[in-house]
Amino acid sequence: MKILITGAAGFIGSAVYRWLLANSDSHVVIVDKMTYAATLDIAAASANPHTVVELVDICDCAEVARLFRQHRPGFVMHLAAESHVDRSIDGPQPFIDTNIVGTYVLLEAARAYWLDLPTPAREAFRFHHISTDEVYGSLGPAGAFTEDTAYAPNSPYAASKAASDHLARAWHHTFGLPVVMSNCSNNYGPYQFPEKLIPLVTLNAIAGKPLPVYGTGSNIRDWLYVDDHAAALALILTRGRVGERYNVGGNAERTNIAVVRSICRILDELLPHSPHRPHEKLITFVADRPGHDQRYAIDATKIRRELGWEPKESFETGLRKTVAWYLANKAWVEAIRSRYGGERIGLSASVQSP
Ligand code: NAD
Ligand code: TDX
Repeated sequence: MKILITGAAGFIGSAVYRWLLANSDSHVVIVDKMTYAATLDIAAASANPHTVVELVDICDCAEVARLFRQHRPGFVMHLAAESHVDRSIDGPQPFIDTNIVGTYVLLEAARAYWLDLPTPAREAFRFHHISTDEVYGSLGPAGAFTEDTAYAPNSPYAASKAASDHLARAWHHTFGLPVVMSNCSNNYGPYQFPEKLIPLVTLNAIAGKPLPVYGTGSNIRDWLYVDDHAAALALILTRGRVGERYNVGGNAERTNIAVVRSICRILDELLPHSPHRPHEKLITFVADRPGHDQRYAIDATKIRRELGWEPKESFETGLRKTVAWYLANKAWVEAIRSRYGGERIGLSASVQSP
């Protein structure tokens, strides 16, 4: 099958790409504009006979239409996005552009292409819109997000993803485009850009730098190893019911401070001669994120029941693998850290004109 994947040079998209190459005979069209967050080795991907790389901005209507005409995909997996909450606080504009306008452009191009397909191909076509649990807002101490939870996005990032979800839903409801959707909890694993909590803390701890914990560290996230997400996405794409959404989560709720302490303990063990041991002494409580959501938790009953999906990694095994990966991949880390050194983002009070 031929799958057009937007955002395939990013953290989750590249994991999906690797998963498809390893577990299927798919041909993949990588569509990515290579923002700061893109970390896939494009030269290596271009050399793969199962892969075509298109360095295209999904907001570019003419180029996106050309992609469909030229490559004639059977499936679309839409992961391209601006994905960092803190950056959306400092500068919401690219979130509005890519997450909302870009999704609209892609949906319209997909619709035009799909309408012209011959019947069997039109019936088999799927547009998979990939989203986040942050669209549901923040939970109190009990309960979990289900597919019926009302939307209540709190950050500019979450609001832009909520808007894109509504567009994907409407393009199915109004135009009949065969859309499937998924909303996932926090991912972690290899190749994650070190603006997100787990890689940021891991790399700072290795370098003996402070480990910034926002507020009291009591906020809770529900963590999922990225390869488990990739496997879930492949299932939803091929076996999910059209017009349905699936929540994906690892049933691994942890407070941020517990996550940071776990990383410190793993590093104490893997780096017995580090001058920074015990790494916990690097923990530094810093000003809280504005509008910081207290707790996310996913009820993944639907995808387990309908599609038989189960995560393979526990948080403990996945975190150990992840920390070991960052230790073993120094060249990748150095290249990425030269682009972003880990300074605090998301406290900017300045207003940017649209
Ligand atoms: P990422 O920031 O690592 O990667 C995003 C990719 O999209 C990058 O390669 C970037 O170059 C590309 N991109 C951005 N703007 C583009 C544009 N205008 N045109 C073409 N390409 C563009 O993000 P991620 O963490 O891999 O997240 C992927 C998707 O999954 C996003 O839609 C995100 O909202 C969603 N998601 C992420 C998480 C998580 O924990 N990271 C959890 C749930 C859902
Ligand atoms: O330095 C930090 N210190 C800290 O305490 C950073 C970067 C984060 N945090 C906290 C904020 C959150 O409570 O850790 C938690 C996780 O933060 P992020 O890694 O920035 O992720 P989050 O804001 O939860 O959003 C993520 O999960 C849902 C992804 O970035 C989104 O793309 C996804 O949709």
